[in-house]
Amino acid sequence: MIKDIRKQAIVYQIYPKSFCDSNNDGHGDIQGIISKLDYIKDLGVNTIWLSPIFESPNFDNGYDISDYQKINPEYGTLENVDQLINEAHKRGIKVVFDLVVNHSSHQHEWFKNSISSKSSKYRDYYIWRDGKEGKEPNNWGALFGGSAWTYDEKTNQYYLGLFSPQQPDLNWENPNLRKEVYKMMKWWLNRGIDGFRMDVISLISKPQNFPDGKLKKGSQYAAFHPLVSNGPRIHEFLQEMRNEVLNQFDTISIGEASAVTLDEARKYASLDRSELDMVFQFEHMDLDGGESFKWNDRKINVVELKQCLSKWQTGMEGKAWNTLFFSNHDQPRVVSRLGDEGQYREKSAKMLATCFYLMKGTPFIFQGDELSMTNTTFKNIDEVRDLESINAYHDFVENKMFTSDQMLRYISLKGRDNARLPMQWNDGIYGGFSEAKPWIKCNDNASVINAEDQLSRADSVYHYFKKLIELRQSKNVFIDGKYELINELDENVYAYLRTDENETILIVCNFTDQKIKFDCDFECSEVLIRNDENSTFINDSMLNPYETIVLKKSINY
Ligand code: TEU
Ligand code: CA
Repeated sequence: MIKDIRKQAIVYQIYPKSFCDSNNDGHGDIQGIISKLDYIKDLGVNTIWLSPIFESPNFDNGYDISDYQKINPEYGTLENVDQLINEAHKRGIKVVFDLVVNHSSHQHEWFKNSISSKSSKYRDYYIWRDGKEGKEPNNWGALFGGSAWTYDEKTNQYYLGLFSPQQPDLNWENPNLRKEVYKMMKWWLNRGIDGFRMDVISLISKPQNFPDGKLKKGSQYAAFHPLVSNGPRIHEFLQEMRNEVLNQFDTISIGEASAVTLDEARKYASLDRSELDMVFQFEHMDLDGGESFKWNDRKINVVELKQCLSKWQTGMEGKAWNTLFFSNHDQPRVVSRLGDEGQYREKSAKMLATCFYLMKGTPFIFQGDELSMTNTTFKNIDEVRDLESINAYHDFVENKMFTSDQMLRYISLKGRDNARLPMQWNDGIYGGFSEAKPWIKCNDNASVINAEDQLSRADSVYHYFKKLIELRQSKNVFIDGKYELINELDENVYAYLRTDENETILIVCNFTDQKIKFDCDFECSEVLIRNDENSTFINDSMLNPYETIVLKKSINY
């Protein structure tokens, strides 16, 4: 039987720029990662995914690549990468790289060539269109502000950049481009990496009529997502990639698929592995969004969260494979978003991990979540590094939609830089991340929340994560068992069952800072894990604030 890699994988996401700085220049680097492999291994994960470390002018922190086969010197060298692969493999850890091929950097040689003339061999590697009546070819807005089209005076055409003008979209209609991408992927796999996390892969096939979209409220631009996601040739392209590349190696492939529907996800991540192994869907991440995109102070409603995640759990059952994540380098910290940053920080972090990681799918841990790292407060826009937040700040403040104080508050609640603050290793200067001033500020709470402290305390979040991972890997029911939500409309408690032919497990999570009564018909034979030594739940159905408890059902013969 072929071992299904998806079922065993536990992935730890590293944001290299903020993980560990080995040479004290303020930027994280590959040697820094190597120095922490034992820490990662000890947590119990078996796969690491690195956000991009390739050559890049860094308009979007490496998600704008100017050479796919060169390493950004900030991170080190190709030799360092070989060493990283080697050291990781020695420890039984697989290495997954980020593949950013919906777009490149505008400084990629292909683009420089493409923009140079209409007859360039590389013209068609990108998406060029004539203007319409002296205006952009259509009304799509770029995700990071402005139009998605940029005018080039010399050749009198517009090119498409769905994210920003510094990230021109590659033209997947062109078979030569696709071949180049596959060649590059094989080059990395031959070098020893184990797979790819594919950036916005659901956007690579554009509808060739480039239709206008519905204008966003208060904007001259339309959102492109509904028109471009899961485009006409997407499944053809991914099947081609599967045959040409992924099947030639023992790989793991994870697609980032914003705006994916359940129907589409079943194709992308089908159990027959004809396309990708799994996809990130973002429905649960968008639950606190609104008309002004993410810029608001809405909290996620627990009933909506349950309904959303359960839809994906049951909808994928027997057909396709899920990912389990609630944070990454584009999201605020999960404990700040859904838990409690104050009194119950550690307890709520344990509860959230239990809730998400015991569902069906592959768990993804974002660096620092195992320490319950939190959001920060950005007091001034100068402290912000993220292109998205900076552009949004100026747009919304200039358009008088929000005051600058309001925008700073929203950026502190939802901005991507929250996840990108330096990893907190100890209570020393800059949280032990570096001895030099880091590229982005450190969280003030590094003296309290750090790995050294967490490792030293048996009751820490870190040690709880470790136990949780061990538990998950020790029972087939967590891997193959069915998921069933119970008490759907309870506004405080998220509880669900996992069941296989041998056993039934109940997972109960109190999402509030209150004592809550939670009645359910379940005769328990064993407590598998809990975050509260004083729990009385088994006797009186009472849950303490942010309590989580995982129970095995007794079997009556
Ligand atoms: O993100 C794609 C994406 O659409 C969202 O995650 C989006 O960037 C975010 O929600 C906006 O708040 C990927 C990468 O993860 C992200 O870091 C890059 O900026 C983006 O693609 C462009 O490459
Ligand atoms: Ca460095």
